[in-house]
Amino acid sequence: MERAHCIEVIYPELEEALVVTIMGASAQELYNLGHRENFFYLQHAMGLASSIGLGLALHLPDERVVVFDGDGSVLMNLGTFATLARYRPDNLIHIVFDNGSLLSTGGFESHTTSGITDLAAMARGAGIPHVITIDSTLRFGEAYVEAVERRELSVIVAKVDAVGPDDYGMDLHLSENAFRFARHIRERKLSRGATAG
Ligand SMILES: Cc1ncc(C[n+]2csc(CCOP(=O)(O)OP(=O)(O)O)c2C)c(N)n1
Repeated sequence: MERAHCIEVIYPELEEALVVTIMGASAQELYNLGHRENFFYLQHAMGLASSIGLGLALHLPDERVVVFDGDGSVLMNLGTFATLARYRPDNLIHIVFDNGSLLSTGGFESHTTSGITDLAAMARGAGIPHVITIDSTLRFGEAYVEAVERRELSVIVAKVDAVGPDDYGMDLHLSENAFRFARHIRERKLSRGATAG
């Protein structure tokens, strides 16, 4: 199963969400499908996409927040599962694309490669209410829809091949992306308020 195909399957659904990705291959594969103002690609700060996602989810309870993470990134911030479980936002879906590799920086093996470390078990042990491991694209799409419908904090561990995009290059600097993302959130809030009023 390839991550790019998984992202493609749920891409239409992502219009409804705020999406935060890690840097590198995940960001590029989402960007290649077509950037939207509700996508934020967290460059540099490895491990912290889920922390940003948590802050957004707690602060914006009317939004669905989706995080694209990687095994290497999660392993750099393992406390994130416990923190997510403690605050338990029901509007957060944390997707970990587990390719057993630090793919974006040369493809070094991570601790999940030979089955030593089970990230789903760690998420469960941390207290995440809904955790599922997926290894087919079809099941990935189903698992995403199920997580949306459950309306509870979910971690989806997607076992994907260690392959990424052919080329890297995004015409969107981190600062510009951050300003536009924040503006987009404000506009969504305003339009919701207008609708409610
Ligand atoms: C603190 C820190 N250390 C190292 C890096 C360099 N780096 C960028 S992406 C990456 C690999 C990320 O691996 P993973 O989360 O598994 O995602 P993948 O690249 O496999 O999609 C590394 C080591 C960084 N940006 N920040």
